[in-house]
Amino acid sequence: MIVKTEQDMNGLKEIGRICGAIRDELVKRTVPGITTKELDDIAAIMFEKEGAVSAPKGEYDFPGHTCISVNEEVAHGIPGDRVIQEGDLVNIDVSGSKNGYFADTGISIVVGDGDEVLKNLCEVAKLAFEAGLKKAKPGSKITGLGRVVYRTARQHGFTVITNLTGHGIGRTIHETPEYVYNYYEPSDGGLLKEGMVIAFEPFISTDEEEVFEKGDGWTYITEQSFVAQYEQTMIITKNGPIITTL
Ligand code: M3C
Ligand code: CO
Ligand code: CO
Repeated sequence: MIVKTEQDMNGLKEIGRICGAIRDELVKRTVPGITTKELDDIAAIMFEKEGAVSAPKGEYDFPGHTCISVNEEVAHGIPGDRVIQEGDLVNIDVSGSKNGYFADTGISIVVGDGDEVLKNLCEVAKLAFEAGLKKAKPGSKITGLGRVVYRTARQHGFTVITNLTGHGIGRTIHETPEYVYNYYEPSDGGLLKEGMVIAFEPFISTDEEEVFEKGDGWTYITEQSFVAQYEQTMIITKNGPIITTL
């Protein structure tokens, strides 16, 4: 969507705050011994208390309130009886709506005392996001964000997932612009506009560049790579992007 009114701005900020708070709470509670379903239950209670609705559930009938992906899982992991272990790479992706406005945010973390490569992978996902953030100006090419995501990944000895992308957001979870690539895509001539709302989400990979669906209808996995994501929802303005999900 394109933000036009004060009401748009406030509605986006409100659901952004809620999704950001749920993400942070789930990160805090991601400790060895907890199951991904127990984490998702915390999110369900928080959504309810805030008068907000989970986007995966509300828009796609996803079997969970949040997407929680562990180790070989990259995205759209279904919360269940999987028990979190020390050293696990965990992605928590929280998206939701309130009063017709949407937000989407995600982060990958390593539980407790984990592998240095995995910790670095998570840091590089955030660095790639920050590099893209600097390119997020009205009039700039949308794929300019992807260019610096890819560059950041390669500089650190990693690569990107090419078939998972960011997206427009606002009045629903996935809307136009359909793709915010994580590499330079020459066929994408789209430009960022004043007031445009996007979810920008670098996926940084140790090796493989494509994910595939596991067979449960939802979960994206790789053959044998590890992948970290970092996602925030932002409003493009001439004074710099406003991140709604901080
Ligand atoms: N928030 C998710 C979508 C959840 S709906 C099942 C997203 O937009 O960040 C991702 N898209 C692709 C992978 S993760
Ligand atoms: Co997301
Ligand atoms: Co998203």
